[in-house]
Amino acid sequence: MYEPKAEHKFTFGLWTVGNPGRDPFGEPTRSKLAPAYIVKKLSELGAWGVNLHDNDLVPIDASAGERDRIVSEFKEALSDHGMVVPMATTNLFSDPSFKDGAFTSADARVRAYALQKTMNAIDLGVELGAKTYVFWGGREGSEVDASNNPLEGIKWFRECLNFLCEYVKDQGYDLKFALEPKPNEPRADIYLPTVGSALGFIATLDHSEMVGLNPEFAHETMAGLSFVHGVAQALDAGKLFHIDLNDQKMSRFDQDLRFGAENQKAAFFVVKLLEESAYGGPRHFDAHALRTEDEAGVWEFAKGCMRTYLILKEKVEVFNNDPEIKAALEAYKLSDAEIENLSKSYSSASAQSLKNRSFDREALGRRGPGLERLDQLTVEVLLGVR
Ligand code: GLT
Ligand code: MN
Ligand code: MN
Repeated sequence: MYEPKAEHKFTFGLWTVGNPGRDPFGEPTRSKLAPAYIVKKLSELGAWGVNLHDNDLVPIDASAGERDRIVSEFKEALSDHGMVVPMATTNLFSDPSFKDGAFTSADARVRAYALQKTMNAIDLGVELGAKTYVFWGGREGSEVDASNNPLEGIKWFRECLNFLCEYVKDQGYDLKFALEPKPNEPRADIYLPTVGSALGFIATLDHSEMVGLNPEFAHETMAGLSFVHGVAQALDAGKLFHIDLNDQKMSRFDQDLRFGAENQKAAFFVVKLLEESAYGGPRHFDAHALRTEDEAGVWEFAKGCMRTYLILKEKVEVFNNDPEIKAALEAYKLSDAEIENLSKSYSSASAQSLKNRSFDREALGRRGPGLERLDQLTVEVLLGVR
């Protein structure tokens, strides 16, 4: 039961289980794990694939020969263990050259270097089979607005993405871009801080059809927003290209907790939304084990993410098949075919008849929709007593 299989499309970033437990106040608490070893361990646990930044695999200062050797060994590990790389991305945040932004740096040379690095990383991702390319603009923002004109930053960001869309088309790659919003950390204010901001920005790109979202549970939660609603908006716009699942206490530093560790009700509704939608992509866990843990704790963390997802998936079935929940939902959604016919789409006749109609406003206000009961039933499903 709750056994992860390839069909569930569970993935982890190399940087997630590979996180050595460093934080701004403390040194690593675990030793680094080799990418091939991560592939082996994750495949044994039932994951489908791994995702990576260019430098999770190839050191930033590797020679061309070293790069090719590392990549070919990694490909061997993938094929030995039947693992895929569905998503890749660029590290545009660790190197000091990106300290004041990559695509949004006020230094034209840094922007050009960021493009060069990303083109090489796209080549690497495509070579490994990636179909989605993520852009998390961790350094694209500011601490002080005295020098940075946000309008310029946003314009440079757009120019870089337009350039890279053309690059992908020119190479004939089958690759889509997914922007990952985050409100803050490591910058004080990051551009495109939320799902909604990214959606608005995508509409301004030359090839907006190639660009969608990679929303992250923790990032919307840090902003005090509902991740469930953010994912719904991305789905509604046809822009959910990828998803980063983890957990987070509201208004804290970026915790990247094990999926379902903190907000079980929200995690349940995210799983429900994904499972009932047309989203067929990876269920990517972008989280890491607590800094307190040793390697055994890392694999417990990874197992926990997948197991909780599958438990919640089962709870979705329980919820959907519960007769009392069904009845409560039916009662909640009060429909009226005749009046819906009038209000669904505009005609001058329907506008006129709506204007002429009299509504019993007080009766509308008196109706109790039964949400207390519905929510309690949901809680009981999650607590395992239904
Ligand atoms: C980094 C960040 C994540 C992003 C990764 C992709 S890197 O760990 O915190 O949210 O998804 O660049
Ligand atoms: Mn995060
Ligand atoms: Mn993420």
